[in-house]
Amino acid sequence: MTDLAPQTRSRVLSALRRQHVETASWAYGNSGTRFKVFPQEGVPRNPYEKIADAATVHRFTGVAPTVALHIPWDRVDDYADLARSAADAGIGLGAINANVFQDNDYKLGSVTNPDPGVRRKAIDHLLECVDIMDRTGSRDLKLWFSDGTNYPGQDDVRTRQDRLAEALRETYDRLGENQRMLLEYKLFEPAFYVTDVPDWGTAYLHCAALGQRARVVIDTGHHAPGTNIEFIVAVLLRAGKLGGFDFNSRFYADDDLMVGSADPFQLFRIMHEIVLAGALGEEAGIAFMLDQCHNIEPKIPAVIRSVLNVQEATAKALLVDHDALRAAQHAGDVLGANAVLMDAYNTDVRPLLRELREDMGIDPDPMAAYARSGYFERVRSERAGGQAAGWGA
Ligand code: RM4
Ligand code: MN
Repeated sequence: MTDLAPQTRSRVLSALRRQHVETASWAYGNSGTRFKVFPQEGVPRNPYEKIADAATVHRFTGVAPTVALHIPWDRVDDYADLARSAADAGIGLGAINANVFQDNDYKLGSVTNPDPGVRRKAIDHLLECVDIMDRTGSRDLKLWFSDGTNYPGQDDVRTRQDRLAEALRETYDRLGENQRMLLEYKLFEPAFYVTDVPDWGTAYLHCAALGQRARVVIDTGHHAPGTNIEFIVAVLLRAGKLGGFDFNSRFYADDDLMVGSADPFQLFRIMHEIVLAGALGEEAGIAFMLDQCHNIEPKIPAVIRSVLNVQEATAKALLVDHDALRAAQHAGDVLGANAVLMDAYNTDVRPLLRELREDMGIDPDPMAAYARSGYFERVRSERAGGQAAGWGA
């Protein structure tokens, strides 16, 4: 990387130094596919231990300073105390993820359920999540609804949209001035015929109706194969409605594999749209979160690898020569414009990232440093016995 112009080098390094990737508490617990979750040793038994793992990821990567929580999986008696323990460990608490998809009551939907009593219960949970945000100091409430129907005629599509809009409105009105609502979409599963929030268009319509502080979140695993996700990124950025990402990789459906493992080029194209729009910094309000499960691979190294994958894609995106790109585009130089992008993508940014980490005072090789640290051996013995955290616990 010696051939980088000094200004480029310092611009890229300073953007990377400020990068913020949020990890997910549930990635540290036992989770996996619908068919089998393979338990692992050393897995956290409570939210405090998940926070310790997230802080470890931050210690070795330097760019993962917050962890998202999932309620009820991370329910505790004293959220202010949880926030203090996170701060003591060197990280903060991030988005609060609501969960209205695991109770028996939600068989026919949560906020779109035909039964007003079930709808009330679901909305009360969303409001409870905002109460928790007040105590954790979290900015974002992240909502994903498993609501939908399996059979044509099962319920009225428009009425379900009305119920959804009402629930979102009540929740949105409860948000504090500095709090936001991030609405996620997913094309199918668990509902197979109608999904109430299946795509970014539906999520956008609801967010637009709600107001400034409602934005769409893109889970990269929630699209049909071949979907041009970076196009969605560009469109939502233009509308000021992109709230963030749930990063992960997919080969087939919502696989929740490590981000950047299935298609690193797609991740680069996404980050290119972000950089082009000047939306990498905190002030743009885009939350870069991971939403993954590590069923067969060791969890903490998998999260570290994922953070590094986001960082590598970002570094490459920061290397795109925007002037050259624009010049080629304006000249109608199809191959030239494409070459500008590919030059950046094909750059080996690993030496630059090692340099960045040395500057930040951390080990240039986070994977090796973690393996050497003895953290896993320590938690494996400390956490023997007790109930390991999982999807339902
Ligand atoms: C959903 C969705 C949510 C995540 C849960 C665990 O599919 O992606 O973001 O919180 O899974
Ligand atoms: Mn998600």
